[in-house]
Amino acid sequence: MENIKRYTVTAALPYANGPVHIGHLAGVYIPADIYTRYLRLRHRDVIFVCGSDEHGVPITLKAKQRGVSPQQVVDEYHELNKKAFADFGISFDIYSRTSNKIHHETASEFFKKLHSENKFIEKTTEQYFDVEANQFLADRYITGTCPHCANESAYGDQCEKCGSSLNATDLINPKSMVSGNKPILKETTHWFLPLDKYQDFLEKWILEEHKEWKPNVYGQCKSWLDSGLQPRAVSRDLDWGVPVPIDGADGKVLYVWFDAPIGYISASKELTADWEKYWKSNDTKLVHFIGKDNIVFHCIVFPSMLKAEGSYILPDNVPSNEFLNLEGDKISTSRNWAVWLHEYLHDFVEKEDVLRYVLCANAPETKDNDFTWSDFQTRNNSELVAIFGNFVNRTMVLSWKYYEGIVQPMENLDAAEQEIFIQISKLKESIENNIENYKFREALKNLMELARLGNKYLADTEPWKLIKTNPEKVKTILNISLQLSANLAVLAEPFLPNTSKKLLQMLALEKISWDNVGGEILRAGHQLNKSELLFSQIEDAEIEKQIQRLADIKKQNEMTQSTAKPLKENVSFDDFTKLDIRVGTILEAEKVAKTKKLLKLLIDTGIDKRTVVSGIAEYYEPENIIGQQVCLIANLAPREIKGIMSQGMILMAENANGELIFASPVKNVKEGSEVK
Ligand code: B3M
Ligand code: ZN
Repeated sequence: MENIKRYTVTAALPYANGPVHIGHLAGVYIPADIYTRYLRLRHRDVIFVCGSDEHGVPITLKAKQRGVSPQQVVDEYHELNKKAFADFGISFDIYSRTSNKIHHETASEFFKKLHSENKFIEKTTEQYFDVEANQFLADRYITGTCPHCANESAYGDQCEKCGSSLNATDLINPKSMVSGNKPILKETTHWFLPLDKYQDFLEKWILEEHKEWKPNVYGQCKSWLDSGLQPRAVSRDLDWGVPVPIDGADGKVLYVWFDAPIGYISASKELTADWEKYWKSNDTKLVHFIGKDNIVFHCIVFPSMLKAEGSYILPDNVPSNEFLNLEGDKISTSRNWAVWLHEYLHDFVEKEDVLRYVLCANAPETKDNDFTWSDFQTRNNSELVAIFGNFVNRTMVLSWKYYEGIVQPMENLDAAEQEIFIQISKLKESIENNIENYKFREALKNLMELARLGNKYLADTEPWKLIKTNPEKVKTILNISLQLSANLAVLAEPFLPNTSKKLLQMLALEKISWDNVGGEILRAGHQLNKSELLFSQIEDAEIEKQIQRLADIKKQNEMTQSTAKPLKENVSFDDFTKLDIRVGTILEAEKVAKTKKLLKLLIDTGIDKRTVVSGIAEYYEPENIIGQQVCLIANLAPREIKGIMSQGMILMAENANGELIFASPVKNVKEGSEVK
């Protein structure tokens, strides 16, 4: 893309059904904010839009759990999250919400245009319906037993235990979460976007023209495209959302993933009357920052919608991060396993930049990563305090001590000193390249290299000693150190905005342009302000408190999980004898490609050798279970899982942490022996 005149930067709209946590910041909002702040410093024309995603089942489920209206839920979390982002300096130009009138209008217009141009197909399908509640059930409103792994609390769209994606009708013993009753199937008509018609366009646009996208993004797109796109419903039977804006569509709303990305456009409209140039002009670069679970919607579905509509530009890039874990465990709202932003600020007052720093330094840019409190402490104490803060502090203190805060002239630079200025320019260029290529960790490293350079310069020249023997030289040394500090202040702005501001204030500088970086920013004779510490040590006790908090949560979770589940209904002896359970031995085991949880096993049953797919890959390495004896339900009807015919199911015991353990005979038994 050449001749870019302006930028539209979007950050995924978080659901307003819960508070935001460090995973959100690390995955989406910090990178997006660094990128945007950088563009602004370079005087590029940019808008940065975000807002609350206030529709969809996540919201209505939360409202139901709490016994309040969906509107109450979104009102509460919209305010909370808006404030949390502002507190952390995420510099949105607008933080809108999808329950706004302007959004309802924009999304409706979008739908109507596609509808009137026959871009949708209408299909009638059978969906689960709760007779007592008199409503169709969204996939997330149905639970039942997973046909693949027998997990009894699988959802209508997905089994969280074995990771299979499901259709609600795949569930065994489906149950409505609204009434608890068994739902019936009932016909309903919906509008579908025929993604298959966009397959060729997407293949060319992504696979050929966007090879530069991050490998995780490109890879996911490729795998969706390789398996062939299908029409996707863009409406739902639900009473919360943007009503389908055509006659005869009572009780139907736009699917949340249809309306939410249009929210970027509505927010831009709300921000500026001039919004069209940010969305419809070929010299605008559109960039979506998202988390990896949103890739398909931003790279495949939304671009197909935009293409169908016809007047919009497509994203130039969709930088997406992987997930951040917390102390080795997946962040989970329902298990309260997270560091919530508003709670962090309560415990670590005025340490917003510390969290920004740690989350960027350790961002899950190419793989899932772990946040630990001890790493947080180390990065604060040994990097921010010991390198960045220490350098600036020594420079300021000495400048006051020797010269009452007045910048002295710089003269007769030696080679090493000239090299410092060359390095500033090089690091600046490297930060630019890294940010423009979405490599924020590297860019932050470059920034810290500059602070290291300053520290080393002071350590090498020792002005506190030299003041006695060569006071003239000390003037130059402190001048250079102050220039380094001023350059640091500007370059740090995208990453550490509060620190940058504080440092500029100490240096008595107005906001300086990025273009001034590299050279002499402070003139001789300039009066500095008093110095303060930029960062402060984090003590062990503060960290222990956080670790203890997490340990308490873990204990609580284990307690709630370890209560045994209630008994199921009785079954007759005859029913029991219908099951043919046999002892078998695992002969071969291998991972099922592109799944995390599934192993393909070859089992000697004494009768035959057969293939069984089992959701145990997270607990057992294939090579360690060869020879393991298992109990197998041998007459379970065969089922296809990920393209493999699975002939039976092995019995596993589940412990309190959800780990699966073989339920096997305690002594070796001949294959084919009956279990009764
Ligand atoms: N609210 C999903 C999420 O929070 C969704 C993003 C919408 S972006 C248009 O993961
Ligand atoms: Zn399952």
